[in-house]
Amino acid sequence: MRVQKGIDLSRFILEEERRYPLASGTLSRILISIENATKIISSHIRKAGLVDVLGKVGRINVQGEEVQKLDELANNWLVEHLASTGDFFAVASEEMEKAFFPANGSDGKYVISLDPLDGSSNVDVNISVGTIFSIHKRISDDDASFLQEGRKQVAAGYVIYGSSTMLVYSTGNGVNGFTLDPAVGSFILSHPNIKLPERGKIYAFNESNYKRWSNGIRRYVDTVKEKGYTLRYVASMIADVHRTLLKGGIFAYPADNVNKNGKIRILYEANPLGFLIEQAGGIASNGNSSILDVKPESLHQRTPIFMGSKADMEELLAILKEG
Ligand code: FBP
Repeated sequence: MRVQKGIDLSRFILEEERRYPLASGTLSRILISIENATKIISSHIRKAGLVDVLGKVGRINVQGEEVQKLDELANNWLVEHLASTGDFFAVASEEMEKAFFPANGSDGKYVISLDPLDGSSNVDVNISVGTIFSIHKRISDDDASFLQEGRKQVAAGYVIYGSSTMLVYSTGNGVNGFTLDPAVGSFILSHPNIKLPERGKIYAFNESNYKRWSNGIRRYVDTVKEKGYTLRYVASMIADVHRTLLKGGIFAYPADNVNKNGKIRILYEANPLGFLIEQAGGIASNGNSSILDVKPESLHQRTPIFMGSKADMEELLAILKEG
């Protein structure tokens, strides 16, 4: 499909749909409902210091984390918008212990996994945060439809609320980025066909965990420091992965002797971002295999994660293999 910069997201989605004569339009409707819900989230984040959306709600979520007001608001806006389409059999979210089955979704063909506001601990200090989504086909009458490999995603993406608001997604035909033009209220194609650089010069690891890492991880970080790589770590996975997609290098959250399975969740963080990285020519791995070939066992399962430029990842995986 010839992609011309400046096209708006809704039109891009409909043109992509035309490539599939048998398409029912459901996936397009879903992507447009995500577009609409994230515009609301974006407008509230942009004026966060002026309206009562900062701070905590005084509740701990299923992750054991303090829930931010914006976590809850973002979750509610997304679930409301998505449920209203009638296209979803079920919705899973970082903010909800169990999956939610919308009353009007019994014939829904898809399930969606969400991280409504990734990096939310950064929202009070005005650092980039974002919404992550992962869509799978429904394969059951229960939440087993969520426990499918990442490679079976029909679409995945994120919206980053940073210096501008951008929506980046893929339906398996490459990765495209759209920037929200607040003047017209539309996402406009600004980054067509994103390709990761073969190699980068940046590593994004929380190095304060260095002493807790395995020898292999330490050796890799020592190696890239020797080679003059720069450390950039925002502690908002979405911001670190967005930069990696555009500039190359590696983002990682390894397992360590405290977080034995790592910190990042498979369903609504590792799988959707890993899907984009692989679609853009990079590699996403749990250290042993492609993250997209891992079959999740539970909704909030955590995993070690390494993703980025092909040459950098091959180097890291070779060092990890040596142990
Ligand atoms: P949530 O904010 O969605 O819970 O995500 C977890 C997260 O904030 C990631 O975005 C980020 O990469 C990581 O945790 C940072 O963890 P740490 O502060 O331990 O480095």
